[in-house]
Amino acid sequence: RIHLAYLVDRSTPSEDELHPGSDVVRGLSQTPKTLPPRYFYDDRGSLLFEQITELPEYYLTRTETEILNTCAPEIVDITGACELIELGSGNSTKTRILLDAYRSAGHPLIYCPIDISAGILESSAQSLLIDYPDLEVYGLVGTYELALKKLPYAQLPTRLIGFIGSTLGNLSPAECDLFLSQITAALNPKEYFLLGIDLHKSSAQLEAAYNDRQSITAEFNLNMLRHLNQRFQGDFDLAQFAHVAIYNERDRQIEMHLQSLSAQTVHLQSLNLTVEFREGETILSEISRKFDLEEMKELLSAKNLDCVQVWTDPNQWFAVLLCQR
Ligand code: AVI
Repeated sequence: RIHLAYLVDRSTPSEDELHPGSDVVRGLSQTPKTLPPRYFYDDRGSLLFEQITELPEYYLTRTETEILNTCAPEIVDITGACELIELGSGNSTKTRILLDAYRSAGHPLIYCPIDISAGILESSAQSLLIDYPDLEVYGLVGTYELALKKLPYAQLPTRLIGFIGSTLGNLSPAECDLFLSQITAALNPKEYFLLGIDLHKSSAQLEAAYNDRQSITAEFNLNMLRHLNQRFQGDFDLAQFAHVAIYNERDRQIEMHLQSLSAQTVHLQSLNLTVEFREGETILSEISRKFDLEEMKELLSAKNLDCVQVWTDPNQWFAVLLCQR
């Protein structure tokens, strides 16, 4: 019962399909230098991210899981029988909390994970089927943007699009705005959107979460350079770069950088690219925005997504919002 649909927009191939690595060339040619966070997630990077979610300092995943454990039955009460569409299927621990709650209420289970990787979709669906033998899985392989345009019609009375894990925080304000418009466009009136967001808090706590004592986050950040070396025949010397993560209080975002420890020249052969670094120069590899709950509710309602219910943890570190179009 795993149905996979591959979404390829043949009429307008993406910039990446036409010119692989053009985003790397663009990011490394500008000042200050940047790299797109999607290059974190090769196989090793995905494993390192799983390890991050279990770190003592990285409260995000643990806190969101606790919130979902308490609010899942309420979500089910509000939505009733519904198709669960999940953006980014990753590790399914949090998905299982929702599936359990729908199952306990005796609702049929239809799950539509969306991911760019068919391998990840297939393996996470296989493992879910072991515990949920009645589950119907309709996986969509493609970008969120494409998948949101091609969501199958609901076979159940309503649909719930889930975007948990505070991945929204990794989008710039402009990207976030566009993404929320795409969510609204994908939903029919009265359908639901479930969003998990990390809330702003002290710099000390945030900086600890992105500078863990075991240096797994540093490994995760540096792994991006290893990935680029493999993918584009590069010669980044990982020993010549350091992980830096600081909280920018004004913009309420963690900024993760790779800092060059010396003046050096790096080549990415298959991109025909030579990059000069000054000693101390940085590449911005990720932002992780931390939200204000009231501002987020306003932004959502400006997108016609009305907050039906919000749940947070006792410390107000993280929030889960259920919205309705
Ligand atoms: C995936 N995303 C929500 C993580 C975050 O916290 O912004 C990625 C991450 N970067 C460093 N640690 C975790």
